[in-house]
Amino acid sequence: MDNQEESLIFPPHFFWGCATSAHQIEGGLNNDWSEWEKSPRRLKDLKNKQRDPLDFISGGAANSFIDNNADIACLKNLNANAYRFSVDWSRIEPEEGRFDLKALNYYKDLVKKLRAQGIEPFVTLWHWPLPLWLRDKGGWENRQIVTYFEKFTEKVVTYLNEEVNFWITLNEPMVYASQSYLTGEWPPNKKNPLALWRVINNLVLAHRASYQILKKIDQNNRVGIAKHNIYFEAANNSLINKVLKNIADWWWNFRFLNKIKNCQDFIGLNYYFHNLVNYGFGKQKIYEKQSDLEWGLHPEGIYHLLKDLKKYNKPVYITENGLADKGDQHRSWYIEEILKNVHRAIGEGVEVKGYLHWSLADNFEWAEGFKPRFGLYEVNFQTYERVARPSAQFYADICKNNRI
Ligand code: IFM
Repeated sequence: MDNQEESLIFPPHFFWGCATSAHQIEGGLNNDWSEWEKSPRRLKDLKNKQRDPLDFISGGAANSFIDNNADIACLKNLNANAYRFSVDWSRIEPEEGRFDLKALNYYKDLVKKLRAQGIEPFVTLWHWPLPLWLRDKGGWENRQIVTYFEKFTEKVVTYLNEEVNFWITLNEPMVYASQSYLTGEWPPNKKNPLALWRVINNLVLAHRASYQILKKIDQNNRVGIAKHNIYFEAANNSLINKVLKNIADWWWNFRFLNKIKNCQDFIGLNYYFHNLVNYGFGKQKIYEKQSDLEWGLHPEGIYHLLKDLKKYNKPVYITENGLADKGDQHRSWYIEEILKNVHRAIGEGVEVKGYLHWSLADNFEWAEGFKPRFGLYEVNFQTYERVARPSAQFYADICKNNRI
């Protein structure tokens, strides 16, 4: 880092920043997730696992709805010039067709505050939770959700359009669909391949409808999704492993992107996982380092994924990448190694235009609750004070200098 000769410079106007989502940081939400967190079924499950339910109820989350200035101050300290956050559908449309102006104004105000600090907002329209009324209509299984999402998009975009250029319609649709409709781990806890299929189709249709509205309102809007891709690597040259890898790539990494190919201006890449394919998936533990969630850290994977995205011929923003690391043992190393690999992909012609670290500050990690600490900033969940971890300074230097 000190040696200027060896440092790697990123392209001009590169976006550096962080990503968050409403349910994980705002607090005070009333949606299908917050209900599920307190449901008898969930509480019983936690009790069986001898876990404290309070660690798994989002409640006040990181208090960002009450005080988003704390987050903006952190972004400033990081020298960030971009911030990805999501709006919460249940806050904006608590009842079917009734849009809450206070909620819309909250997001408008947030966007204005970011702009005033020279921070480009990347707004995610849907990052998983649903309003209760929509859940009661069958959520993503019901084809009507496409129209509801279209109307929701129209409202939000009309409200925020003046100050927002970058829109992410959906966060990690394949992750959501699989966890909620195949493994049954997330609400609505279904294990039904047919429902999974229907949900994925509806997500595709919802994205396309939302894209059209965004473009109709303003042709200059830049629209994409945040796509969770996994680096599947065949352990050897065996035909079976190669075939399995190709199937996994097709199903998990490309199918959704192919379906929305003509309705996206950029690709948002979320990268967390490597998966070694060896007559099955994810069997071998080969990682030097792992996160607190025991996710193997494999920075090189992002290079391969970026190269794979080249075929779409669109700019790529890394809309998420990070790790749970309470003690901050690996975060700086991981960021640096990831960025070396991003730089390598850029050098080989992939048009990467930004990197948004997950996450700005500790937050509510869905079914894993508050224990995993993804933040560059540590959050005290009693006082909501934010304290920079050492990696925050490391990242701030990168953001400032546009180089590693
Ligand atoms: O916290 C999540 C985020 O909501 C979606 N992408 C992965 C992150 C870490 O698990």
